[in-house]
Amino acid sequence: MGQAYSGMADSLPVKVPAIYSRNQNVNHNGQQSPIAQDEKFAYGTAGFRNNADKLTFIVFRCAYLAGLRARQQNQTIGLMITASHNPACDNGVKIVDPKGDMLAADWEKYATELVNSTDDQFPTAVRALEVKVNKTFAPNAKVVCAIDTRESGKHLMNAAKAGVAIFNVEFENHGILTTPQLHYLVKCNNEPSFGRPSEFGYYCTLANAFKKLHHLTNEPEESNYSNKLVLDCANGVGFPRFQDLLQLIDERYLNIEFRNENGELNFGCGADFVKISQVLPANFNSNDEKCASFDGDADRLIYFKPTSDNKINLLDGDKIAVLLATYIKDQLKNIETDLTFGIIQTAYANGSSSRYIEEKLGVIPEIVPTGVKNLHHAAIKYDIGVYFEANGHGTVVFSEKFDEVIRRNSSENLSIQRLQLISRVINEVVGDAFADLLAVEIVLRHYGWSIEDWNEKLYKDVPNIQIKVPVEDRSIFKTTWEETTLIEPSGIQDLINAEVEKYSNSRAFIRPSGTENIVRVYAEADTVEDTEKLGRSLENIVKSL
Ligand code: 16G
Ligand code: ZN
Repeated sequence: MGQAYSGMADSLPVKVPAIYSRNQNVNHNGQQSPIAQDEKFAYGTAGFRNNADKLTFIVFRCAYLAGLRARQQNQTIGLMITASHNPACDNGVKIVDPKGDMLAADWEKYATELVNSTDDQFPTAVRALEVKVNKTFAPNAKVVCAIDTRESGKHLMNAAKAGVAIFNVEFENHGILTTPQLHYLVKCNNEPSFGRPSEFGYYCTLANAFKKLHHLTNEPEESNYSNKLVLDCANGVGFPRFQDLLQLIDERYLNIEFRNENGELNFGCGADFVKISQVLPANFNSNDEKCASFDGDADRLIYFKPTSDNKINLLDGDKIAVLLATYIKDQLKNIETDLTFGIIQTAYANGSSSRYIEEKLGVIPEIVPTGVKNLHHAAIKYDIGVYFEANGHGTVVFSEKFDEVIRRNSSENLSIQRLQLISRVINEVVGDAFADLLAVEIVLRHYGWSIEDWNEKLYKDVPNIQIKVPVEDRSIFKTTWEETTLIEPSGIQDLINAEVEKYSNSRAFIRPSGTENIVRVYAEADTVEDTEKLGRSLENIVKSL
């Protein structure tokens, strides 16, 4: 155990090594990359994200804050260094709270304030926070940190270590992990009953539940299911870590062919690329059967089936949500319970999926703003809460009542046993591409479905398009809560409405990105041509501003 800080806050000098100051901000190539004292940053939906050169001082300061949060909670806090699906030259940092969830909102504010202080203000800002937290004895305080495969990762890990050291909080370097693995480690450190707090413990939990459920799954006699999957790893952490997991799940269960293993991260491949461009990723061709993509830090998963014209049929987060929800609902039919069941989506959910959920599954989907945190919060109100963003980030969460009624039930009822196991295969802490992949494969096998069956038997996506429009200042765009109507700049929503009215069964909206300096256009219509036209007309509206 490292030594937890136990002195008086204001008796310690706050010393910042020069390389981690705004003034020097030395990057991973050892070059100074000074940051203007007044340049502002914001803790957004995914923490701080930027060109890696700007991140040294940000990670240092965030790490200090993570240490302080760990002391305040007297628990383990996580620090994940990744820029997910963004280009290799970027990086990012976000703080993971004790239950493995996203940082509390008031602490996001502290993070923004601390990062935005000048070098001169920083020690005082630190002291002010120390006094606010006023915790001098925290023997369980610890920060666990991991990086993705980016070149800048190791350097930023050192910055993190130095930041946590300001007040001598214990620090653990977990090297290269997926984002969901780090969330899992945080949760297990604080709740040992949840699982062993190690990378190996994570693999065992997933693999054991998957293999047990595999044995309790009766594949129909006439089955189109195949356990072969071609996997696009986005040239990221998904490749080495999923290989580790497969050490425990042999080819009788899953037969994975890896692609995009260690080239340029997220370049022409990965879940975000495939979802947005709706074309084959690099190194795939029309002969490939069932395919899937991770994103750069493996918290998103999408499936796709190449078509003969080198395009794809996409099975995104909505299709995964409906597949898992269908399975869980089918199991619940065989059990007498009053467990509540909810499905959470965002405005990006394909209109067909929301209609299907309402009409066929008998559940009215709840629509919340973009960002995992919003979906997660809405989902935990239910005993079983399925949440997925269309981009492939999602999971299922289970309540204490579910624990009591299902997980701690020793019945021989097959449906109860399956629910027990599927709830262990799924990583309920956070959306996890590995866990979601295992869950999807089990369910496809259960129904005896090929990827085409899955694509066709539930619902058919309406054509849709997403366009990124670069803007000078995205903060001028303000939307309503559920993000489908633009409030500012005023008058623009009327122009959008006029365009939408031109096409039948159409829907479109624009919203500022929370992670990049762009505005996102989303459009749906009856035909591909109309969708494209509608999307481009909204793009032009934004460009003309
Ligand atoms: C981040 C969010 C994701 C969201 C995306 C939106 C987390 C872990 N990830 O990747 O949920 O869909 O940002 O990006 O919160 P945007 O605001 O640029 O559209
Ligand atoms: Zn990601």
